[in-house]
Amino acid sequence: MENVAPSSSNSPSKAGKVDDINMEGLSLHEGIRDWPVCIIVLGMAGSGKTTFTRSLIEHAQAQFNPYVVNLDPACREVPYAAHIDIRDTVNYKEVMKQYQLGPNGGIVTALNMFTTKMPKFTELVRRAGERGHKWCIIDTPGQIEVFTWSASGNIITEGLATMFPTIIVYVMDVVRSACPTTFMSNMLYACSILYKTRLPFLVALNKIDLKDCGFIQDWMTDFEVYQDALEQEQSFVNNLTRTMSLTLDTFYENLVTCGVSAKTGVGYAKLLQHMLDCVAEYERDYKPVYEKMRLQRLAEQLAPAATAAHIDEAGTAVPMGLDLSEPTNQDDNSVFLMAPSLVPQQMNADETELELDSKGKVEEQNFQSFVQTHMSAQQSKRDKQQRNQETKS
Ligand SMILES: Nc1nc2c(ncn2[C@@H]2O[C@H](COP(=O)(O)OP(=O)(O)OP(=O)(O)O)[C@@H](O)[C@H]2O)c(=O)[nH]1
Ligand SMILES: [Mg+2]
Repeated sequence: MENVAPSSSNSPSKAGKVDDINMEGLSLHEGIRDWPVCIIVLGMAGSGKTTFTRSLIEHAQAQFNPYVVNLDPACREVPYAAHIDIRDTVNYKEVMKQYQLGPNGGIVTALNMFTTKMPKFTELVRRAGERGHKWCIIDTPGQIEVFTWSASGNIITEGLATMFPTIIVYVMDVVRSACPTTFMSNMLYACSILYKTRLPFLVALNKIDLKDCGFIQDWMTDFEVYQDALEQEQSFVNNLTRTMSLTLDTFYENLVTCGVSAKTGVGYAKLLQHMLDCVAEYERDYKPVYEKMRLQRLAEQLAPAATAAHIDEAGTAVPMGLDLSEPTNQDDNSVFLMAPSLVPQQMNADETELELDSKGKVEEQNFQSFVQTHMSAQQSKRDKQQRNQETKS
């Protein structure tokens, strides 16, 4: 295809790497583009993200001609032809060796290094859109927290969402979630990602060829059914789980789920429909927010001197590059292991106080409105139950 090279993987291109791309027209001056729609595939280790990605490519090929990105630096091989493969840009084993890191540290650092190429990455995605790729599917590392809680995961997600319509598909293993407490952990993860990423969110209940996903949908819609399942399980975390499930009630109400089998392809027609709904949701509800963020970024870009002063406070620039053994050029080959949003702002004491005060107020208001919504949801549930009982008697 084009600018990205194959590695040990079966990438379709022979031409180069993310690093080889010449920057052309990608700029924050333009508004959010219509294409490609970026689909970030997340999920716990072994939930089936990579198999899901392969199957999604097959089902979307004719209509959306997906552009495919593998962001898992530690996988041995991927069962699809990736247009961009992080393994072509960063050698994860070499990173571990050079920085004396364990596997997880190696993955985080590899992702950080890839993130330093973010402008080139987004430029490739933009060009893919111009060539008729309507979707860009992004497979992520096995250790979900590496992507969801690292600065680089944040930068990639926000970076994409400020330039292209972006949605999250959370892959959940139905078989492993048959245990109510595991289900709850999975849901807490999903919930935290939903609130953290602020993007349209779809849960793909995967592996339905092995187990029907109806029980999960029942647990999410009927609190008592979940409580009954929990009763069967002898576990000391039951009380906590029970309380958590009450809290997650509001989250379930707006959560879209769809049963699929990444292995057999069952459920994908419905899944594609849900994904299109998510794209419409991005356009309607999220785009204005990201548009605002884009303008903010643009303003920051136009004030380079001020930013440089802030970067000084963020720590030391770590020299990084493609070939770790080569001496690197500090100017274009360095990365700060801190998200731009975390770089401390220089403010005088009054401004800081004001800022904290208004932040505190917003958080308090958010919390109050969360409690209100939760309480009214609970109340309407109780009313409904009472009405049902009255009808029965
Ligand atoms: N039966 C069945 N097995 C599946 C399905 N999806 C994935 N698997 C199997 O689940 C295992 C893990 O699948 P992967 O696609 O590697 O999962 P992953 O989330 O990418 O794994 P990591 O990247 O290591 O976190 C493999 O053995 C797959 O064959 C499915 O729908 N049905
Ligand atoms: Mg995988």
